[in-house]
Amino acid sequence: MHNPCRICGGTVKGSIDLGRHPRGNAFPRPGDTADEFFYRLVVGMCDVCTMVQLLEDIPQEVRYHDEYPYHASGSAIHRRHFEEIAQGFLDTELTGPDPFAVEIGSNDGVMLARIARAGVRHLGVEPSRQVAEMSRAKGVRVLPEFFDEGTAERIRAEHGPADVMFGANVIAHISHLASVLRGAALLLARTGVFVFEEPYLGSVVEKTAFDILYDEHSFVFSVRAIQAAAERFGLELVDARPMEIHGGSMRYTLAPAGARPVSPRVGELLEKEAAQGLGEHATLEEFARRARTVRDDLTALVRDLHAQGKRIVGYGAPAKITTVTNYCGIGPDLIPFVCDSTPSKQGRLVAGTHIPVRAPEAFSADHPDYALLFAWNHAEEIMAKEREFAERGGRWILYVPDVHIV
Ligand code: DWN
Ligand code: ZN
Repeated sequence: MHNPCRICGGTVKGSIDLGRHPRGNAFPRPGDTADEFFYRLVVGMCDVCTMVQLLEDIPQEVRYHDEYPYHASGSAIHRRHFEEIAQGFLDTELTGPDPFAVEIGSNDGVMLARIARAGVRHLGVEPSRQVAEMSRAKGVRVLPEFFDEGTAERIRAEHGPADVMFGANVIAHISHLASVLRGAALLLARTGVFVFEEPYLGSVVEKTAFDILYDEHSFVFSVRAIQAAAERFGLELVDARPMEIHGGSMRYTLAPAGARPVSPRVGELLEKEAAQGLGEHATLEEFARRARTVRDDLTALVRDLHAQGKRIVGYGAPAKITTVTNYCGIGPDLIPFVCDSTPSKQGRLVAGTHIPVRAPEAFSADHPDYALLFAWNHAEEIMAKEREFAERGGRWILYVPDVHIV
Protein backbone atom coordinates (compact mmCIF):
# COMPACT_ATOMS: atom_id res chain seq x y z
CA MET A 1 0.00 0.00 0.00
CA HIS A 2 1.43 3.46 -0.99
CA ASN A 3 -0.02 6.97 -0.45
CA PRO A 4 1.13 10.55 -1.08
CA CYS A 5 2.68 12.18 2.03
CA ARG A 6 0.33 14.69 3.70
CA ILE A 7 3.25 17.05 4.33
CA CYS A 8 5.48 16.99 1.25
CA GLY A 9 3.69 14.89 -1.41
CA GLY A 10 6.41 12.20 -1.33
CA THR A 11 5.55 8.49 -1.34
CA VAL A 12 4.47 6.83 1.91
CA LYS A 13 5.06 3.06 1.91
CA GLY A 14 2.84 1.12 4.35
CA SER A 15 5.29 -0.90 6.51
CA ILE A 16 2.97 -1.69 9.46
CA ASP A 17 -0.39 -3.32 8.72
CA LEU A 18 -2.45 -3.99 11.89
CA GLY A 19 -5.57 -4.96 9.93
CA ARG A 20 -9.19 -3.74 10.28
CA HIS A 21 -9.90 -1.50 13.28
CA PRO A 22 -12.69 0.65 14.75
CA ARG A 23 -12.08 4.18 16.12
CA GLY A 24 -9.96 4.16 19.27
CA ASN A 25 -12.11 6.52 21.29
CA ALA A 26 -15.54 5.42 19.96
CA PHE A 27 -16.67 3.53 23.11
CA PRO A 28 -20.15 2.70 21.73
CA ARG A 29 -23.20 2.16 23.95
CA PRO A 30 -24.44 -1.45 24.29
CA GLY A 31 -26.96 -2.09 21.50
CA ASP A 32 -25.42 0.69 19.41
CA THR A 33 -22.74 -1.33 17.62
CA ALA A 34 -24.59 -2.25 14.42
CA ASP A 35 -22.86 0.36 12.21
CA GLU A 36 -19.45 0.73 13.84
CA PHE A 37 -16.94 2.58 11.69
CA PHE A 38 -13.95 0.45 10.62
CA TYR A 39 -10.85 1.34 8.65
CA ARG A 40 -7.57 -0.34 7.67
CA LEU A 41 -4.88 0.54 10.22
CA VAL A 42 -1.75 0.76 8.04
CA VAL A 43 1.16 3.02 9.02
CA GLY A 44 4.12 4.01 6.85
CA MET A 45 6.95 6.48 6.41
CA CYS A 46 7.44 9.10 3.70
CA ASP A 47 10.37 8.40 1.37
CA VAL A 48 11.22 12.13 1.26
CA CYS A 49 10.55 13.78 4.65
CA THR A 50 10.44 10.56 6.79
CA MET A 51 7.13 11.61 8.42
CA VAL A 52 5.40 8.48 9.82
CA GLN A 53 1.67 8.59 9.16
CA LEU A 54 -1.56 6.61 8.75
CA LEU A 55 -2.19 5.66 5.15
CA GLU A 56 -5.99 5.72 5.44
CA ASP A 57 -7.37 9.04 6.67
CA ILE A 58 -10.37 9.27 9.01
CA PRO A 59 -12.49 12.45 8.63
CA GLN A 60 -12.08 14.76 11.67
CA GLU A 61 -15.86 14.90 12.17
CA VAL A 62 -15.95 11.10 12.54
CA ARG A 63 -13.19 11.17 15.15
CA TYR A 64 -14.01 14.18 17.28
CA HIS A 65 -17.69 13.63 17.90
CA ASP A 66 -19.46 15.80 20.46
CA GLU A 67 -19.05 13.18 23.19
CA TYR A 68 -15.31 12.74 22.76
CA PRO A 69 -14.58 10.79 25.97
CA TYR A 70 -10.96 11.69 26.66
CA HIS A 71 -10.51 14.24 29.48
CA ALA A 72 -6.95 15.51 29.90
CA SER A 73 -7.61 15.97 33.63
CA GLY A 74 -8.23 12.23 33.88
CA SER A 75 -5.11 11.64 35.93
CA ALA A 76 -3.49 13.56 38.78
CA ILE A 77 -0.11 13.30 37.06
CA HIS A 78 -1.51 14.77 33.84
CA ARG A 79 -3.20 17.65 35.69
CA ARG A 80 0.09 18.54 37.36
CA HIS A 81 1.96 18.23 34.06
CA PHE A 82 -0.30 20.71 32.24
CA GLU A 83 -0.46 23.16 35.14
CA GLU A 84 3.36 23.22 35.20
CA ILE A 85 3.41 23.94 31.45
CA ALA A 86 1.00 26.86 31.96
CA GLN A 87 3.13 28.27 34.80
CA GLY A 88 6.21 27.91 32.61
CA PHE A 89 4.60 30.01 29.89
CA LEU A 90 3.48 32.63 32.44
CA ASP A 91 7.07 32.86 33.76
CA THR A 92 8.77 33.11 30.36
CA GLU A 93 6.83 33.75 27.13
CA LEU A 94 3.76 35.57 28.52
CA THR A 95 5.60 38.42 30.28
CA GLY A 96 5.08 41.17 27.68
CA PRO A 97 2.68 44.16 27.97
CA ASP A 98 -0.40 42.39 26.56
CA PRO A 99 0.44 38.72 25.93
CA PHE A 100 -1.88 36.32 24.09
CA ALA A 101 -1.89 32.50 24.29
CA VAL A 102 -3.72 30.07 21.99
CA GLU A 103 -4.16 26.35 22.70
CA ILE A 104 -5.10 24.03 19.86
CA GLY A 105 -7.31 21.20 21.19
CA SER A 106 -7.74 22.73 24.66
CA ASN A 107 -9.84 19.70 25.73
CA ASP A 108 -11.27 20.31 29.24
CA GLY A 109 -9.19 23.47 29.84
CA VAL A 110 -6.66 21.83 32.15
CA MET A 111 -3.78 23.95 30.75
CA LEU A 112 -5.49 27.27 29.92
CA ALA A 113 -7.35 27.50 33.25
CA ARG A 114 -4.09 28.54 34.97
CA ILE A 115 -3.45 31.20 32.28
CA ALA A 116 -7.05 32.45 32.54
CA ARG A 117 -6.70 32.76 36.33
CA ALA A 118 -3.58 34.90 35.79
CA GLY A 119 -5.75 37.28 33.74
CA VAL A 120 -3.75 36.67 30.54
CA ARG A 121 -5.56 36.92 27.19
CA HIS A 122 -6.05 33.40 25.81
CA LEU A 123 -8.16 31.33 23.45
CA GLY A 124 -8.79 27.57 23.43
CA VAL A 125 -9.63 26.07 20.03
CA GLU A 126 -11.72 22.95 20.77
CA PRO A 127 -14.31 21.37 18.42
CA SER A 128 -15.78 18.79 20.84
CA ARG A 129 -18.77 20.38 22.58
CA GLN A 130 -18.71 18.37 25.82
CA VAL A 131 -15.08 19.10 26.76
CA ALA A 132 -15.41 22.70 25.49
CA GLU A 133 -18.22 23.21 28.04
CA MET A 134 -15.92 21.84 30.78
CA SER A 135 -13.33 24.46 29.75
CA ARG A 136 -15.81 27.34 29.92
CA ALA A 137 -16.78 26.24 33.44
CA LYS A 138 -13.11 26.89 34.35
CA GLY A 139 -13.23 30.44 32.94
CA VAL A 140 -11.45 29.49 29.73
CA ARG A 141 -12.45 31.27 26.51
CA VAL A 142 -13.12 28.66 23.78
CA LEU A 143 -13.56 28.82 20.00
CA PRO A 144 -15.57 25.66 19.08
CA GLU A 145 -13.77 24.94 15.80
CA PHE A 146 -11.04 22.82 14.25
CA PHE A 147 -7.75 24.73 13.87
CA ASP A 148 -6.44 25.35 10.37
CA GLU A 149 -5.03 28.20 8.28
CA GLY A 150 -8.47 29.88 7.98
CA THR A 151 -9.05 29.78 11.76
CA ALA A 152 -5.56 31.24 12.28
CA GLU A 153 -6.39 34.16 9.96
CA ARG A 154 -9.61 34.92 11.84
CA ILE A 155 -7.94 34.66 15.27
CA ARG A 156 -5.12 36.98 14.21
CA ALA A 157 -7.57 39.49 12.73
CA GLU A 158 -9.62 39.56 15.95
CA HIS A 159 -6.96 39.13 18.66
CA GLY A 160 -3.62 39.96 17.05
CA PRO A 161 -0.50 37.73 16.99
CA ALA A 162 0.04 34.94 19.51
CA ASP A 163 3.04 34.95 21.84
CA VAL A 164 2.40 31.29 22.67
CA MET A 165 0.66 28.57 20.71
CA PHE A 166 0.36 25.21 22.45
CA GLY A 167 -0.97 21.75 21.68
CA ALA A 168 -0.71 18.47 23.61
CA ASN A 169 -1.69 15.18 22.00
CA VAL A 170 -3.54 17.00 19.27
CA ILE A 171 -1.11 18.26 16.58
CA ALA A 172 -0.26 14.68 15.56
CA HIS A 173 -4.02 14.02 15.43
CA ILE A 174 -4.68 16.56 12.67
CA SER A 175 -4.41 15.05 9.19
CA HIS A 176 -4.37 18.57 7.61
CA LEU A 177 -1.08 19.24 9.45
CA ALA A 178 0.27 21.32 6.54
CA SER A 179 -2.62 23.78 7.04
CA VAL A 180 -1.97 23.85 10.80
CA LEU A 181 1.71 24.72 10.26
CA ARG A 182 0.82 27.40 7.71
CA GLY A 183 -1.70 28.73 10.25
CA ALA A 184 0.92 28.74 13.01
CA ALA A 185 3.37 30.67 10.82
CA LEU A 186 0.58 33.18 10.17
CA LEU A 187 -0.67 33.53 13.77
CA LEU A 188 2.65 33.55 15.65
CA ALA A 189 4.22 36.85 16.72
CA ARG A 190 7.79 37.29 15.37
CA THR A 191 9.03 36.54 18.91
CA GLY A 192 6.37 33.87 19.52
CA VAL A 193 6.73 30.09 20.02
CA PHE A 194 4.59 27.15 18.96
CA VAL A 195 5.05 24.35 21.54
CA PHE A 196 3.48 20.94 21.16
CA GLU A 197 4.01 17.53 22.71
CA GLU A 198 3.02 14.27 21.13
CA PRO A 199 3.72 10.54 21.45
CA TYR A 200 7.31 10.10 20.24
CA LEU A 201 8.23 7.68 17.42
CA GLY A 202 11.52 6.82 19.17
CA SER A 203 9.62 5.65 22.29
CA VAL A 204 6.93 3.82 20.30
CA VAL A 205 9.59 1.87 18.38
CA GLU A 206 11.75 1.26 21.47
CA LYS A 207 8.76 -0.08 23.47
CA THR A 208 7.02 -1.84 20.57
CA ALA A 209 4.04 0.22 21.71
CA PHE A 210 1.89 -0.67 18.69
CA ASP A 211 -1.27 0.24 20.69
CA ILE A 212 -0.29 3.92 20.29
CA LEU A 213 -1.23 3.44 16.62
CA TYR A 214 -4.92 4.24 16.05
CA ASP A 215 -7.20 6.49 14.01
CA GLU A 216 -6.57 9.67 16.05
CA HIS A 217 -2.83 9.47 15.53
CA SER A 218 -2.63 10.63 11.93
CA PHE A 219 1.12 11.02 12.48
CA VAL A 220 3.77 9.69 14.85
CA PHE A 221 6.38 12.44 15.00
CA SER A 222 10.15 12.24 15.10
CA VAL A 223 12.55 15.18 15.63
CA ARG A 224 13.88 14.74 12.09
CA ALA A 225 10.41 14.80 10.48
CA ILE A 226 9.26 17.81 12.53
CA GLN A 227 12.45 19.72 11.67
CA ALA A 228 11.80 19.09 7.94
CA ALA A 229 8.09 19.97 8.19
CA ALA A 230 8.81 23.22 10.09
CA GLU A 231 11.27 24.41 7.43
CA ARG A 232 8.71 23.74 4.70
CA PHE A 233 6.36 26.35 6.25
CA GLY A 234 8.73 29.16 7.31
CA LEU A 235 9.19 27.88 10.86
CA GLU A 236 12.22 26.41 12.61
CA LEU A 237 12.57 23.65 15.24
CA VAL A 238 14.48 25.47 18.01
CA ASP A 239 14.12 22.94 20.80
CA ALA A 240 12.97 19.38 21.53
CA ARG A 241 12.67 17.71 24.93
CA PRO A 242 11.79 14.06 25.66
CA MET A 243 8.89 13.65 28.16
CA GLU A 244 7.80 10.60 30.13
CA ILE A 245 4.06 11.38 29.75
CA HIS A 246 1.82 9.05 27.72
CA GLY A 247 4.45 6.35 27.62
CA GLY A 248 7.08 8.54 25.96
CA SER A 249 6.40 11.88 24.29
CA MET A 250 8.49 14.67 22.81
CA ARG A 251 7.91 18.40 23.37
CA TYR A 252 8.77 20.40 20.22
CA THR A 253 9.33 24.17 20.16
CA LEU A 254 8.95 25.92 16.81
CA ALA A 255 9.60 29.61 16.15
CA PRO A 256 9.51 31.79 13.02
CA ALA A 257 12.62 30.85 10.99
CA GLY A 258 15.72 32.69 12.24
CA ALA A 259 13.96 34.31 15.21
CA ARG A 260 15.64 32.24 17.94
CA PRO A 261 18.86 30.24 18.49
CA VAL A 262 18.53 26.46 18.01
CA SER A 263 19.16 24.43 21.19
CA PRO A 264 22.02 21.83 20.99
CA ARG A 265 19.37 19.30 22.14
CA VAL A 266 18.02 19.24 18.58
CA GLY A 267 21.34 18.02 17.11
CA GLU A 268 21.82 15.50 19.92
CA LEU A 269 18.35 14.01 19.34
CA LEU A 270 18.88 13.87 15.57
CA GLU A 271 22.08 11.86 16.15
CA LYS A 272 20.21 9.51 18.54
CA GLU A 273 17.46 8.99 15.94
CA ALA A 274 20.00 8.21 13.23
CA ALA A 275 21.60 5.60 15.52
CA GLN A 276 18.09 4.12 16.16
CA GLY A 277 17.46 3.99 12.39
CA LEU A 278 14.26 6.01 12.78
CA GLY A 279 14.41 7.34 9.23
CA GLU A 280 14.55 3.86 7.64
CA HIS A 281 11.74 1.59 6.42
CA ALA A 282 13.59 -1.47 7.78
CA THR A 283 13.15 -0.12 11.33
CA LEU A 284 9.36 0.02 10.92
CA GLU A 285 9.30 -3.44 9.34
CA GLU A 286 11.25 -4.82 12.32
CA PHE A 287 8.80 -3.01 14.67
CA ALA A 288 5.87 -4.67 12.87
CA ARG A 289 7.52 -8.07 13.36
CA ARG A 290 7.94 -7.45 17.10
CA ALA A 291 4.30 -6.28 17.34
CA ARG A 292 3.19 -9.62 15.85
CA THR A 293 5.26 -11.44 18.49
CA VAL A 294 3.67 -9.42 21.31
CA ARG A 295 0.23 -10.14 19.85
CA ASP A 296 0.90 -13.89 19.68
CA ASP A 297 2.44 -14.02 23.17
CA LEU A 298 -0.37 -11.98 24.81
CA THR A 299 -3.14 -13.95 23.12
CA ALA A 300 -1.53 -17.26 24.10
CA LEU A 301 -1.05 -16.15 27.73
CA VAL A 302 -4.64 -14.91 28.13
CA ARG A 303 -6.06 -18.03 26.53
CA ASP A 304 -3.90 -20.34 28.69
CA LEU A 305 -4.83 -18.58 31.94
CA HIS A 306 -8.50 -18.62 30.93
CA ALA A 307 -8.29 -22.35 30.12
CA GLN A 308 -6.86 -22.87 33.62
CA GLY A 309 -10.00 -21.24 35.05
CA LYS A 310 -8.19 -18.05 36.05
CA ARG A 311 -10.23 -14.81 36.08
CA ILE A 312 -8.68 -11.93 34.13
CA VAL A 313 -10.11 -8.40 33.91
CA GLY A 314 -8.78 -5.32 32.13
CA TYR A 315 -7.57 -2.22 33.98
CA GLY A 316 -7.87 1.19 32.30
CA ALA A 317 -9.72 1.76 29.01
CA PRO A 318 -7.42 4.18 27.16
CA ALA A 319 -7.87 4.59 23.41
CA LYS A 320 -4.94 2.17 23.19
CA ILE A 321 -7.17 -0.71 24.45
CA THR A 322 -9.07 -0.63 21.18
CA THR A 323 -5.95 -1.32 19.11
CA VAL A 324 -4.54 -4.07 21.29
CA THR A 325 -7.81 -5.99 21.88
CA ASN A 326 -8.84 -5.81 18.22
CA TYR A 327 -5.35 -6.72 16.98
CA CYS A 328 -5.16 -9.68 19.40
CA GLY A 329 -8.79 -10.73 19.07
CA ILE A 330 -9.30 -10.52 22.84
CA GLY A 331 -13.00 -10.11 23.68
CA PRO A 332 -15.44 -10.50 26.62
CA ASP A 333 -15.16 -14.29 26.37
CA LEU A 334 -11.62 -13.93 27.76
CA ILE A 335 -11.89 -10.60 29.62
CA PRO A 336 -15.43 -10.07 31.03
CA PHE A 337 -14.91 -6.35 31.62
CA VAL A 338 -12.36 -3.56 31.92
CA CYS A 339 -12.57 -0.96 34.69
CA ASP A 340 -11.96 2.74 34.05
CA SER A 341 -12.20 5.93 36.14
CA THR A 342 -13.67 8.06 33.33
CA PRO A 343 -17.44 8.40 33.98
CA SER A 344 -18.22 8.94 30.28
CA LYS A 345 -16.64 5.56 29.40
CA GLN A 346 -18.41 3.55 32.12
CA GLY A 347 -21.38 1.55 30.84
CA ARG A 348 -19.92 1.72 27.32
CA LEU A 349 -18.10 -0.95 25.28
CA VAL A 350 -14.62 -1.13 23.81
CA ALA A 351 -15.15 -0.56 20.07
CA GLY A 352 -14.89 -3.67 17.89
CA THR A 353 -14.37 -6.25 20.66
CA HIS A 354 -17.30 -4.98 22.82
CA ILE A 355 -15.62 -5.58 26.19
CA PRO A 356 -17.83 -3.79 28.76
CA VAL A 357 -16.29 -0.79 30.58
CA ARG A 358 -17.17 -0.59 34.27
CA ALA A 359 -16.28 1.68 37.22
CA PRO A 360 -13.14 0.91 39.26
CA GLU A 361 -15.38 -0.38 42.09
CA ALA A 362 -16.13 -3.46 39.95
CA PHE A 363 -12.43 -4.28 40.25
CA SER A 364 -11.88 -3.53 43.94
CA ALA A 365 -15.15 -5.20 45.02
CA ASP A 366 -14.17 -8.57 43.58
CA HIS A 367 -10.45 -8.85 42.76
CA PRO A 368 -9.64 -11.13 39.82
CA ASP A 369 -6.64 -13.46 39.63
CA TYR A 370 -5.01 -11.31 36.93
CA ALA A 371 -5.40 -7.69 35.77
CA LEU A 372 -4.37 -6.88 32.19
CA LEU A 373 -3.06 -3.31 32.38
CA PHE A 374 -4.09 -1.42 29.22
CA ALA A 375 -3.28 1.99 30.77
CA TRP A 376 0.38 0.93 31.01
CA ASN A 377 1.59 4.51 30.82
CA HIS A 378 -0.05 5.05 34.24
CA ALA A 379 1.37 1.83 35.74
CA GLU A 380 3.04 3.47 38.76
CA GLU A 381 -0.02 5.51 39.76
CA ILE A 382 -2.41 2.59 39.20
CA MET A 383 -0.35 -0.11 40.94
CA ALA A 384 0.06 2.17 43.96
CA LYS A 385 -3.69 2.79 44.03
CA GLU A 386 -4.46 -0.96 43.72
CA ARG A 387 -1.79 -2.12 46.18
CA GLU A 388 -4.32 -4.31 48.01
CA PHE A 389 -4.94 -6.35 44.83
CA ALA A 390 -1.25 -7.36 44.69
CA GLU A 391 -1.03 -7.86 48.46
CA ARG A 392 -3.84 -10.41 48.16
CA GLY A 393 -1.98 -12.32 45.46
CA GLY A 394 -3.32 -10.58 42.37
CA ARG A 395 -0.94 -10.39 39.42
CA TRP A 396 -0.59 -7.73 36.69
CA ILE A 397 -0.23 -8.72 33.03
CA LEU A 398 1.80 -6.17 31.02
CA TYR A 399 2.63 -6.24 27.30
CA VAL A 400 4.96 -3.24 26.86
CA PRO A 401 7.82 -3.65 25.85
CA ASP A 402 6.98 -7.39 25.86
CA VAL A 403 4.48 -9.74 27.53
CA HIS A 404 5.29 -10.32 31.21
CA ILE A 405 3.57 -10.83 34.59
CA VAL A 406 4.43 -8.84 37.76
O1 DWN B 1 -3.37 11.03 22.07
C1 DWN B 1 -4.12 10.79 23.00
C2 DWN B 1 -3.59 10.38 24.30
C3 DWN B 1 -2.35 11.14 24.58
O2 DWN B 1 -4.55 10.62 25.30
C4 DWN B 1 -5.53 10.89 22.79
N1 DWN B 1 -5.73 10.18 21.52
C5 DWN B 1 -6.43 10.29 23.82
C6 DWN B 1 -5.71 9.88 25.04
O3 DWN B 1 -5.26 8.56 24.91
P1 DWN B 1 -5.53 7.52 26.05
O4 DWN B 1 -7.00 7.29 26.14
O5 DWN B 1 -4.62 6.39 25.76
O6 DWN B 1 -5.08 8.35 27.35
P2 DWN B 1 -4.67 7.82 28.75
O7 DWN B 1 -4.55 8.99 29.66
O8 DWN B 1 -3.47 6.95 28.65
O9 DWN B 1 -5.92 6.95 29.24
C7 DWN B 1 -5.84 6.37 30.50
C8 DWN B 1 -7.17 5.72 30.79
O10 DWN B 1 -7.04 5.01 32.02
C9 DWN B 1 -8.26 6.75 30.98
O11 DWN B 1 -9.47 6.31 30.37
C10 DWN B 1 -8.43 6.82 32.48
C11 DWN B 1 -8.02 5.45 32.95
N2 DWN B 1 -7.43 5.45 34.29
C12 DWN B 1 -8.05 4.69 35.27
O12 DWN B 1 -9.05 4.02 35.01
N3 DWN B 1 -7.52 4.72 36.53
C13 DWN B 1 -6.32 6.19 34.51
C14 DWN B 1 -5.77 6.21 35.79
C15 DWN B 1 -4.54 7.01 36.09
C16 DWN B 1 -6.41 5.44 36.84
O13 DWN B 1 -5.95 5.42 38.00
ZN1 ZN C 1 6.80 13.66 3.22
